[in-house]
Amino acid sequence: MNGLLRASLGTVLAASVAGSVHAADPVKIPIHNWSSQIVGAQIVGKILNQAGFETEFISSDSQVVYTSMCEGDIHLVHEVWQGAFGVAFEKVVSEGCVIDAATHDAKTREEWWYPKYVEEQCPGLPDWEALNKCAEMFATPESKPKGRFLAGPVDWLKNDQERVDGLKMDFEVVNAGSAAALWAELDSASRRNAPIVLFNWTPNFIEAVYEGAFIEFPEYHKECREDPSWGMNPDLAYDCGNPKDGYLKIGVWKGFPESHPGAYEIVRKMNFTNLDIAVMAKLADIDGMEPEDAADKWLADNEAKWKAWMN
Ligand code: TMO
Repeated sequence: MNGLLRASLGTVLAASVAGSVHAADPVKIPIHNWSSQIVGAQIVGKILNQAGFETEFISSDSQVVYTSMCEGDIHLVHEVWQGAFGVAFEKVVSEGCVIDAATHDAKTREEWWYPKYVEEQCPGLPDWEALNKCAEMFATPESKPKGRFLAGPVDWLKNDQERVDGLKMDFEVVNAGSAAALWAELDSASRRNAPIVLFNWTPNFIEAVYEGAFIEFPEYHKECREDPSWGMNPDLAYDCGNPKDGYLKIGVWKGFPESHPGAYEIVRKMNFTNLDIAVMAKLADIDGMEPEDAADKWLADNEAKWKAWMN
């Protein structure tokens, strides 16, 4: 064995010994396309950095990420919203390749939503049948004579069309290209007092800026999504709304507790409240901060909270 080879073998051995203390592989964290998640990913990353772990951020489709996590290409998803991702998440958990690692205190809702002034234009809101009677009022040139429901980017929720079909609504689902496009349309409609119904969620920064309400659909039941015979339409599933008290969870790859035991212990203790998530969104969307700066601000303001997760 020549000296050079021996030296490099030594380096590899040193690295793997160190790896048993602080895993050599970076913790792989996805970046999605809404603000609280983007800021929160930096927060999670910075906490793990403080504990000695390297991190790598990977832009990921928020549905496909569950397959990636199942395969170990992503290590953790720290904002699993029940409404949008519950079906994809619970599938990989039941397959055994993803661990349901923690449930945040935050309660979530993701649903069709309108700004308050629309109640004067369409009597009976927030009831979904009242909305449907006013469908034409929400028409755009592309949806006419049906109303337009402005949905989020396609990777958030795949079920708006199923909802419209299941409840036989006179609406056309039009997906926005980004969260920014949703807020731009809301802003423009609000300035003109124009009818609009769009996808929104809570906790979010929107509630600090606009008054509004979620549409009340038939109440969510798990069976509604799985069993066509359940609900008012005997032939189709999804004839109900999204959960009103939805969970926000953290999922990790099944190999993560072994590959990064110290990081796993920290991640299991992480726990964001509604206010935490809303503040993360606000720092980005109202204060205009860059994700890393927003993360530094949240960490500085919440030191006792996250330091307790590291013990
Ligand atoms: C997943 N989201 C919070 C955008 O609904």
